[in-house]
Amino acid sequence: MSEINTAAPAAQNGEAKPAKKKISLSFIQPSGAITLGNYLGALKNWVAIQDSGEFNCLYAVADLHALTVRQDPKNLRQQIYQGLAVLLAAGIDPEKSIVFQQSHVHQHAELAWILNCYTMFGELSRMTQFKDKSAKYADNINAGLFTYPALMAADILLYQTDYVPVGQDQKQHLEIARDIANRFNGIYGKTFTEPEPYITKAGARIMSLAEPTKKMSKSDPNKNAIITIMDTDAEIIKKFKRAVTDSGSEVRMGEGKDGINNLINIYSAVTGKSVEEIEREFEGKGYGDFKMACGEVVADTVRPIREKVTDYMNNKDYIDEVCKKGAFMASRFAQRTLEKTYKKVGLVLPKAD
Ligand code: ATP
Ligand code: LTN
Repeated sequence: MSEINTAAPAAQNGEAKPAKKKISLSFIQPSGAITLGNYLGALKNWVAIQDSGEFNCLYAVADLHALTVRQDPKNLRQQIYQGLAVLLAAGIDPEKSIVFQQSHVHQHAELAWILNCYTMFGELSRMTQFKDKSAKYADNINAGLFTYPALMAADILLYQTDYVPVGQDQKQHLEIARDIANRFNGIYGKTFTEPEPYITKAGARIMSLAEPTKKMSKSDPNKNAIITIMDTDAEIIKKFKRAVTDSGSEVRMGEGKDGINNLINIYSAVTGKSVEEIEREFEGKGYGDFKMACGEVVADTVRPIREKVTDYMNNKDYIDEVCKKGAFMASRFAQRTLEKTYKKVGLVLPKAD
């Protein structure tokens, strides 16, 4: 992918060629305001991977995926801009990473069609996200919701991606993307890199504040269950104060204590402190003090991001510019993989003029 990494150093004076950088790619759906779960499970790691300087990174807003659930067009437009604004505000730098909107690179939908023909009904039926979402949206179990993983596989395989930083809930989708790549490569010879999930322990699965056995999800209609990047300090503190916990009082991880386990996990992911350190810090203190402390550290983390999001939202021309440049760079690479795939399966490419 060195073609699209303008910053890649060239080998000079007979020096050995620098090793080709690995590719890191991940997308987020504009299906609601971005949550603390999205930030701790995904975005924070995207920034760390970018800043390590060791990868060529592509990060995008999966607007086509969001259509698998009915969206109000006006809200969707707003959420797409907000999603992009959050990426930039969280620290994704368009000078270092390729930032774009999925629908701007038409090759995603095109490769998805091909991959649909190499994805089995049985394996799609086993996807827990499909089962969860078809239970949640029983009046709209559409074909897109079912074949969602084939589009996601296309997103990943188009760029010969090595690593996909995601939360724990996306592990199964990564496995099916690998299976599709492996199946295709087995039939036609090496065409796609088999991607690996990159899931960090801290923040991999942030749970709902109202029902701590369920994951925190941006499409949750109960706004007290989720912290969003757009929540004010007062809202964040209030939501933590109300967070569901068990009847105990000791700030200690334990079996069946889902609520307090989740709060300790959040506190740990935000502060970088270990569980043992946190248990020691709050020894002799009750749940009330701990909830307050959680609210404060989260508010401190969210505030600077929220403020930057507001600035970016007042400058949509800049966001448009970033996406235009990002889509241009992404599509050059995507086209190569798409053409390679078309040729492998026997399609005849249009003749050049
Ligand atoms: P939706 O509610 O529309 O399903 P979502 O909140 O699950 O959305 P996605 O856009 O599907 O969010 O996910 C974006 C990224 O955030 C993915 O990498 C996903 O694994 C991660 N993620 C989502 N929710 C959590 C969570 N509760 N904890 C940790 N990571 C999460
Ligand atoms: N399914 C993902 C969003 C997504 C994605 C991707 C993640 C769409 N395409 C490619 C990683 C790589 C989700 O978070 N629900």
